[in-house]
Amino acid sequence: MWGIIATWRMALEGVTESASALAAGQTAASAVVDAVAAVEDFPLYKSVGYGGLPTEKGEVELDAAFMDGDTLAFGAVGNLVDIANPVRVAHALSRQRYNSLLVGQGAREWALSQGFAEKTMLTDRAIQHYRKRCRETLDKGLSPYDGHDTVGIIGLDTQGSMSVATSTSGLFMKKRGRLGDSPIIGSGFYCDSQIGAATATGVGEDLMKGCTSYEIVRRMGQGMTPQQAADSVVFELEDNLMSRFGRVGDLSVVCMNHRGEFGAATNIKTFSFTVATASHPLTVYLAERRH
Ligand code: SD4
Repeated sequence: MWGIIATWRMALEGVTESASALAAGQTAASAVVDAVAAVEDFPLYKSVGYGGLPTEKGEVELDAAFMDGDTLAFGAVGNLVDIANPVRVAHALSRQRYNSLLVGQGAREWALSQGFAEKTMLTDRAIQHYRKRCRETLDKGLSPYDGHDTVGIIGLDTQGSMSVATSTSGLFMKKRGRLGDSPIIGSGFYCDSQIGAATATGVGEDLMKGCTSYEIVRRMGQGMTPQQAADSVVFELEDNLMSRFGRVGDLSVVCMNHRGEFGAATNIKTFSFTVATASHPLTVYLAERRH
């Protein structure tokens, strides 16, 4: 069996390539890192990698992570500025015994020391979007945090190994130095080849309150199907936060178990995700709120 599942339609091109590679025997680790890097490189996706949307100060600070489900090793970067592929830096960090999560200037220095390429990640299109949102926010009182998506991709290879990777520019107009769930193990991603993996997208501040990805994997480990685990975690977290605060941010997840069975859940109207397995053709689905 092999399989791959990703948050959002934007992952389709990368997932298409990586699905063929997995079918041909490529490792899950390479498959997810390459598929996420393809999204990072595409300039028109405005919430990931090159072309990502800036902080309130107008700088692009990127977060990314990688986790190997065989060893539970992970690597992650936060607030990384002007390095071409944050997910590849995260993958390289996962091979270190210590310093698994590096942020800001330290992350950048380490990436440069390892030979990762510098690249200006702020595009003209992102600057225009930023200026427009600054005007709209003043004129119409819009939330500065509208408009954000994270790519999270899970892979299962023919050897039975699983990996997960994430990448995002985080919330548009976030404060400098803000980290969301995407580089945080257990919240934005988790992977255990003996059970399965999960990854999340939405408002990191709320996803972190539920240690969302770890909790989904834990429930799959206790016997839930991926769909049961995804639904129960998303809607229990939503109910919990609603009852305490009367509000909750966007929460969307995808997950897959070690048999290649998958699930997805969302508390927004529709959430697209992309999936392919040895027994399921490449498909982009629109998950609907089911609560
Ligand atoms: C964050 N979870 O930085 C990310 C953003 C995201 O859909 O996924 N938005 O909080």
